[in-house]
Amino acid sequence: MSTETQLDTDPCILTRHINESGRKAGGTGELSQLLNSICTAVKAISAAVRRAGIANLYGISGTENATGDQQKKLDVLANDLMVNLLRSSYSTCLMVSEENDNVVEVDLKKHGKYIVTFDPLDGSSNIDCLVSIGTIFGIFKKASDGPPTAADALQPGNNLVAAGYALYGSATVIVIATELSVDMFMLDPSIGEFILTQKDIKIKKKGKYFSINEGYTKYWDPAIKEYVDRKKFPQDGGKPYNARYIGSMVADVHRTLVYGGVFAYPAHSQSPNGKLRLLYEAGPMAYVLERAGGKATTGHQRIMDIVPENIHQRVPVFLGSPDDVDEYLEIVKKHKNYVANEK
Ligand code: AMP
Ligand code: P6P
Repeated sequence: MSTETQLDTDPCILTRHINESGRKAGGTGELSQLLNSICTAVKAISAAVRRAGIANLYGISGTENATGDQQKKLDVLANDLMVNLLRSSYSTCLMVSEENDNVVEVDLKKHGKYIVTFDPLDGSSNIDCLVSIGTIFGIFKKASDGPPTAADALQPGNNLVAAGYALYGSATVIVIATELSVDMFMLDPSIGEFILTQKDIKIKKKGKYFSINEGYTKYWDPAIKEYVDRKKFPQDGGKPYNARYIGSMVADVHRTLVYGGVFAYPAHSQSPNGKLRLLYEAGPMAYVLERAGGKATTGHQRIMDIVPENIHQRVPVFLGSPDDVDEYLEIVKKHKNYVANEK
């Protein structure tokens, strides 16, 4: 086999894939235009992330975001890139960003039919130590008549038209899920294009990894405690699961999608609703996982069924391979019965 790098003279670049999918779906091109704008923003964010150490972009910006997190300089830069490139896509009429207290409005003359929710740079507390970080997005259609308001963004994941994420890791990867498929693209910096590397991704039915922050063990409820114990001390005496936790949702979810297993950020006594936000973290990731044959639950309901009460609502998250998620749900049901019988 030749060892030289083969140069593909007919590469499936992302723009081509998006346009072909749009044609296949019978679209007018507006969603394709929106997806291509998101990809352009991701390329710009990727370039900034990779130059951050040199361009003095590490460190905090001195401001806080909607949920009180210290904003990093890269958080603000990534958010500005997403907002500006989406505004100029003429395909969105409202945005929800982790970095903005309120919804981000779009000038009437630039209105399109979609609402985009996003976390422009998730995991940013890991930036300065070079741990992988990411961008997460979800796309809804505006359902109501009249001018867009925050209420138009309060839609359940079942209404998502598309969702995905970018991972700024050893390579820059973008995963896009639509009604058609879940597809993965890698950025080739030498040509500045995303190249299709995996089509129609499906998650393993059952994995060998569990991903959870065990630092919170003392705060966990009995069901999650029992689940983690079972992974460490399998009841059938078999090999324990491997523990993996990066502390950057996009990296932990991407590994779960690619290798199988589960990622969990459950509710606990210090965070009764968990930490992850429904509209621009849990919901879009739930959509990707379900389109790839996985499951995503709070432990008590499907994440995609939840109608948000506010744009920054937090929900507990337990997602991944279907058989692994089902095992957790069985344990939750057992503990619910315990509690019911104790009353
Ligand atoms: P549009 O007319 O471009 O707003 O698209 C109308 C509908 O067609 C969208 O809401 C999607 O359900 C589907 N669609 C359009 N473009 C694409 C695409 N690139 N990939 C997958 N589905 C698409
Ligand atoms: P903890 C990053 O700050 C983040 O929002 C997610 O990317 C990640 O999954 C989670 O928080 C990690 O939180 O409490 O385990 O440090």
